[in-house]
Amino acid sequence: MYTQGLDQAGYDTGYAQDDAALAQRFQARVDAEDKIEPKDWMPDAYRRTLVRQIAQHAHSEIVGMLPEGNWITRAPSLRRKAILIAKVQDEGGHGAYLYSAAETLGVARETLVDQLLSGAAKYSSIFNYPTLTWADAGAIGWLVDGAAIMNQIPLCRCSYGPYARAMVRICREESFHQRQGYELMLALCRGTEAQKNMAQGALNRWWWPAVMMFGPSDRDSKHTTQSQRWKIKRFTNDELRQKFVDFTVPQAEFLGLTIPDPELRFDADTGHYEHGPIDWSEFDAVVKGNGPCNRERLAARRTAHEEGRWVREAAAAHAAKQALRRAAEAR
Ligand code: FAQ
Repeated sequence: MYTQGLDQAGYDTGYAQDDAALAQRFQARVDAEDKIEPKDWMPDAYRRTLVRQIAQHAHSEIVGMLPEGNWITRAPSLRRKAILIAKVQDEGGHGAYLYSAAETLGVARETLVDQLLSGAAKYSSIFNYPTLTWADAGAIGWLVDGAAIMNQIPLCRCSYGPYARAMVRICREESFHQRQGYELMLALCRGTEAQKNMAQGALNRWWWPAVMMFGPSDRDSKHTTQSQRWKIKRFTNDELRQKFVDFTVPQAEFLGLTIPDPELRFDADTGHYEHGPIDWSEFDAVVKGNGPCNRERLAARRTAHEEGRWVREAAAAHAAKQALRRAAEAR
């Protein structure tokens, strides 16, 4: 729907068509915290960066439905099942908003979906890990949504208007997701010895992948400097990772669980928790498609896409019929 507005040249014609002057004016608007809107002039690289990031984010939400979706049929009570269904549905909705936000930049949703299904597009490394026990549903809410919120709250102030506005609602829902995950972990930790062990097992499996979710270290991040200049990113990957660790360690202590990092320690001078080394070779392998579930995740998305083909065709046929009818009535 948003692309309907992009049939013009795609930029504001109120000033001289000189690239340097346009770029300068664009940066001044960004620096002044103005929101950039779809029809405003923007540098090509800014547009490309946003399409890349928003599309990867959308794909992550869609693929992110799979690990927890695996537990909907096996949730231990009706209440837990209702919560989990709502959460997974929310994630589908987030994907839909984000594809719409990407479309405002002039790229078709079908193109983005094709890139995901062909394996050409990236999505978050975290969703390539398996959900082996019910506690993994809790760990995902607590840690993965917890990390997602840490990264996404600053995106509500992103310089690109449609992305920033989509993030406001998404963050509200992510906050509910995080709380239900923590509450699930709390119930397990206050339960039997076996339930508490299950919670500890899930924390052991999900801790490091959640820490890696923030992306490569600042030293290796290729996009951060430019994205910060454009106020797409407000914090670096390592800054957000540190906030997440500082926030989450006391929560683990409250649960009575142990973070699987023997080098983790609180530094009273800095007021931060210092964590041990991150295994970046594991991150690289997962991002390159060789994580524990990469192939399974893409296969599931391809099957879902094929099985939904008849719905897309029926909706398109219905829309065409309605358009013909409206045209006939207008004559
Ligand atoms: N996995 O230079 P940087 C969620 C790539 S949503 C895979 O630092 P940038 C909700 C990066 O794309 C989770 N690839 O890049 C939920 C780039 O590749 P490229 C997703 C990664 O963009 C919860 C290259 O490495 N959230 O969880 C990862 O400045 C529960 C170099 O990296 C978002 O997408 C990774 N973890 O910073 C759903 C938030 N990290 O394109 C279901 C929006 C980096 O050059 C259940 N995105 N890469 O080939 C962002 O904030 C940023 O894009 C970062 C990466 C911070 C992810």
